Amino acid sequence: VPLEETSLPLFFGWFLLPGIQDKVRCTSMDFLKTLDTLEAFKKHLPDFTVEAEKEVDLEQYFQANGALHCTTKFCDYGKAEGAKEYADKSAVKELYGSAFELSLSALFVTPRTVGARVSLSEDQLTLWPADAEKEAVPLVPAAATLPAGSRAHITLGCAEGVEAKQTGFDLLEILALQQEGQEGELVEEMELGSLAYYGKGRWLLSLREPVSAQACFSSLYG
Ligand code: 2AM
Repeated sequence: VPLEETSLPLFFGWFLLPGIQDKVRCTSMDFLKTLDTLEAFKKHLPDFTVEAEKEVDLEQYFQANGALHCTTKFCDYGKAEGAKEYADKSAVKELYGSAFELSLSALFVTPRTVGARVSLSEDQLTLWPADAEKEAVPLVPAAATLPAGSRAHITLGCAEGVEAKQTGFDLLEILALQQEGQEGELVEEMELGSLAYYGKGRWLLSLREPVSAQACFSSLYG
């Protein structure tokens, strides 16, 4: 493999600092622990899993994977479309290694993934690739009309056999429904915020207090 191809990382993104990773993991665990005990969740269980189960232990159902981060650009060591252009962006070069405060505004759960929505600031959007939402259009057509940054998320866990990149598609699906005017069925006011159901096993918890997460903009070679 020529050096030129290996000099690009697997992906660029914001990597949460260790202390806040623990806090986010705990918040996510608490949420999952509560969600699967709710009557509303049990009622919609057939939408959540096709298996004829009566109960699901969500903490077991999702597998955590690696250090918590919010991917900006998946480069696949240069093989991904637009990887080189992204790495060459002046904002990427200037801000590489800098600290940021990410705002985690919601948690979401689907039969495939659990994640946190990241609401990007204007500054942070300078690091967001222009085609991030468009890339999702084959799977989520309405993503074409969602604002830049809509896909920004932190993957907190994936069901068996599901790839992490699915988390962003799951988030876009929920945001597309909201954009169409579907508020979701308000299920419960929880301590963390309000929980709404969007059908097909999709749950969104809008956090009362967004979680502010310190993160470093960097890359992973993996
Ligand atoms: P994620 O951002 O949803 O967690 C390494 O695989 C990282 O790159 C993961 O964090 C993963 O998903 C992200 N990733 C993998 N393939 C991707 C793709 N095609 N587009 C965007 N992100 C991808």
